[in-house]
Amino acid sequence: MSDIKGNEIYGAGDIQVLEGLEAVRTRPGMYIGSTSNTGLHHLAWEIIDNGIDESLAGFATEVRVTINKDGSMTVSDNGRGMPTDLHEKTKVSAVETIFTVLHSGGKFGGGAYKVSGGLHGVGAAVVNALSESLEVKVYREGEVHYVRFEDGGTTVEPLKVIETCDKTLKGTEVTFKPDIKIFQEGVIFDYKIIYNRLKQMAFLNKGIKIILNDDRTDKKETVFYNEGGIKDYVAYLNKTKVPIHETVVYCEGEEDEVMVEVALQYNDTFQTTLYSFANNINTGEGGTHEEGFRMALNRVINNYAKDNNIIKKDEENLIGEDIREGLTAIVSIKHTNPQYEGQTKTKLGNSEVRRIVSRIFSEQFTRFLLENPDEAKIIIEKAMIASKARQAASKAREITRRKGALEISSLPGKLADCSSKDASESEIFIVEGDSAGGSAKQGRDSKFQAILPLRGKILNVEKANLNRIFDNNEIKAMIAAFGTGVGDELDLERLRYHKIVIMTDADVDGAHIRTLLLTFFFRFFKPLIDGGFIYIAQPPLFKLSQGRREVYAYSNEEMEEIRDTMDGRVSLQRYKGLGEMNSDQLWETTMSPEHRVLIQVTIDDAIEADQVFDMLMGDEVEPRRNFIIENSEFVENLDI
Ligand code: 2B7
Repeated sequence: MSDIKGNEIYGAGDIQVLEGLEAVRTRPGMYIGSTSNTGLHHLAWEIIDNGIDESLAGFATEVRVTINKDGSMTVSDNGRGMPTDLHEKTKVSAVETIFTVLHSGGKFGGGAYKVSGGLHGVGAAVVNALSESLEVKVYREGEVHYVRFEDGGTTVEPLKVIETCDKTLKGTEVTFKPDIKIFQEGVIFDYKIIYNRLKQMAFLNKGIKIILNDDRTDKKETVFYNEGGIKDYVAYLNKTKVPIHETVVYCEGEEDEVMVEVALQYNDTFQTTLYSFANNINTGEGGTHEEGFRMALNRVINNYAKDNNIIKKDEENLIGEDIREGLTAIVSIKHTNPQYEGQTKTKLGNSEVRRIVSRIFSEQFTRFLLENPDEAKIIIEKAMIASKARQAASKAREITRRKGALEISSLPGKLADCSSKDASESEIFIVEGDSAGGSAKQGRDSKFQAILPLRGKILNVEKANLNRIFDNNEIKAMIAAFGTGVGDELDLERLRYHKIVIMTDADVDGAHIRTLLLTFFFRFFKPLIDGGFIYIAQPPLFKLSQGRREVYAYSNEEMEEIRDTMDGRVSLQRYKGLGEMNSDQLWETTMSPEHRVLIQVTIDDAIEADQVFDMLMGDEVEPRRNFIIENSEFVENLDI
């Protein structure tokens, strides 16, 4: 900073730079979002991102991540190795500067893509500030340089050459141990979180090999590598579905330093799976890149359909909703200065990106359709069927609405309602089968418990179109009973029960019915899951009796434990279905608020959830069978 005569003066900006890492320790949340478990993992992402950036710049081919026995993490790449020469301004080595001075990052990296999540190169210093120890080894020109920091970035061993090595060995290795004083939820890295993120990183950055080890356990090494990048990602997401055309469409291009990639493939479901990313960060709220893609997809499909007389000149255009039915697509952009907006700052705001994505995707997708007329035809026919189904469904809904079938005024005949009109204390049990429904009706407390028996298997909403879904009696009964309406019209204020409890048999069929119901709720009543209104009842698996003493067990382990406390002759009854219990037993074990165990259904990660549902609902029989068998012994935490 300088004054009007051009003399150097010190401004607030300069002082902040000199302040160094103290600022990060005082306000960690400003740099890594929070000091929760999420914040802890941010440290890992910052260091890993630097390795990915070195690879994207074309200098490294692999990034290794190891969770060490002592809980620290080691990240290494085979890139150029961080610069080790003296830094002019700070008079210490460049490596030390990178790890001890905020805002120094921009000066390094040679103007290559800075793709990491928004810290603009200060990531390394931030991680150092929040670590109890951090070591760097740089392999360059046959020498191994080493530096060590402790207690949030104090240099305890300045940079020096500690050994020589083969001249071909090059790269950077960072080992850091997060500071327990900073992270209130502890400093234990979660293997699954790291596994999932690295898997996604390898999809989003084609050709980079990412290797994960967890030395705390004897898990084997995992190598993530995708030559096709997001093209492989789309194929992976469609793996549990049936694609309706062979090729995964892939488009890529660059304009004004914005890199754009789009991959897509249609499947035979009715859902849209569209994920977008900016600089490898999932933009859950969408933004300009997604808008550019949607606009272009609509335009290209309609133009092609009209040009080839698949849609007549005077006919209406297909709408976006129809065109996206059964679509699995990834839009990924890389930008030197991404702007994030929205509630959770996961909406891309850069307006120029809309036009750039739209142009690059339009050109290449148009060419794809022209060169692949068979696939073009399949895709457009699917959209036209969707359009017809949508129009038919809206007519059907109109008719049902006029008939009043979806109104509270006409509650389904099978419903045994409760007498309370206070939703906050009311519960509805969705029960599989008429006989169990009968016991539940007798056993319940009719003041606040309603029973809705369902007959047999419910419709797989993943496989049926809206028309059939809204024609299905079981589904109509549930919609009417809940009282909220569905889709855009859903109004939680009108929900008639604050606990909706799925009660099915403790066997494979019961698990299947439960999944069908959860899929239905996920697709049509997601706000009910988000609001914590959906529960799963846990009927007991065993009854142990000895003389007059009767005890119920809800798992194998519990049964064995109880059996050990009973000496002599224990009679063991295994319940296969709810129907095997009389109404008193059903009340006592599964329905009475005093003794029952309800599992609240939550959706932590919509992406994961979709995958589980797809796996369960898709045509692949084997993974579904395995999942159901693994989970039918009554899941302890059904964190779908
Ligand atoms: C923005 C800063 C952090 N940096 C470089 C050069 C190579 C390089 C890095 C890195 C993760 C863990 C091991 C540039 C960039 C600093 O300046 S960071 N490699 N790898 C890394 O952090 N991996 C570099 C120009 C010439 N020579 C080296």
